[in-house]
Amino acid sequence: MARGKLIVFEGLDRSGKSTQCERLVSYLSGRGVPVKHRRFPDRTTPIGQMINNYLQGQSEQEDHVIHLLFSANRWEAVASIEADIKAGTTVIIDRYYYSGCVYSAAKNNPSLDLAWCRHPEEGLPRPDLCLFLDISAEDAASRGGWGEERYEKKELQNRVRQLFADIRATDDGSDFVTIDAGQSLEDVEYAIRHHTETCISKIDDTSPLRRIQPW
Ligand code: Z5A
Ligand code: MG
Repeated sequence: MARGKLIVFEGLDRSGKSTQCERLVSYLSGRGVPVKHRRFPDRTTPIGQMINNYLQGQSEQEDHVIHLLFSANRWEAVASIEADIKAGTTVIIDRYYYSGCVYSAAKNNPSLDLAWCRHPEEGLPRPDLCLFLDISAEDAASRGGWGEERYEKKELQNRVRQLFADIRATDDGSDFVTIDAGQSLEDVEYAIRHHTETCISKIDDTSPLRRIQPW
């Protein structure tokens, strides 16, 4: 049996990740592809609830501590993700370790640079494909403005966009396809389907699920 694929959505806030993630999941299910939808942070677990309280400004956390909680929230899902993929289910995730790295590094805390932030993510399952929905902070903000959560500020979003570009310039970038998220919903969806189908067809039964390697 062919293994499932690991496909991740990334991008700035309001880039359309959750909308497109849901559309891709229903498209693939409609074509008979076994598929599971996940998101990070997963706010349903005890660690996820701590993250939720922090994002909503109901609690404070030291910068390194919240960074490690986001990472732990991924690690607690690894066994389940791996079991699904082994059983032939494709897992589609709304945000992954790239968000983990860039939002923490965007805080400009000198002891929390991109390389430090990436260390706890080493060994996680490596995506077969990262669909990066690219949009400027200005265009994203015009989609109803930022909400009330902690990172929803234009200066931070600009730094996040630059840090995503820095990650794409490393070996991790070979997993990315960049899609212009400023297009219509339908055009973005069409590009996503195209890249997903290419990814699914190019991974054969013998390609193992990789792990995130040290830089
Ligand atoms: N974070 C972190 O720090 N560390 C980590 O490890 C992880 C995350 C995993 C919460 O994430 C915060 O956690 C986030 C990063 C940080 N911080 N910030 N800021 P979240 O994923 O829970 O955030 P969210 O609440 O789901 O929002 P979002 O992801 O920012 O939005 P989105 O999913 O990209 O967009 P959307 O909800 O699909 O669409 C937004 C609106 O735009 C909506 O009205 C759509 O109808 C509209 N839209 C979408 N596409 C289009 C197009 N093409 N044209 C016009 N309008 C569109
Ligand atoms: Mg979302």
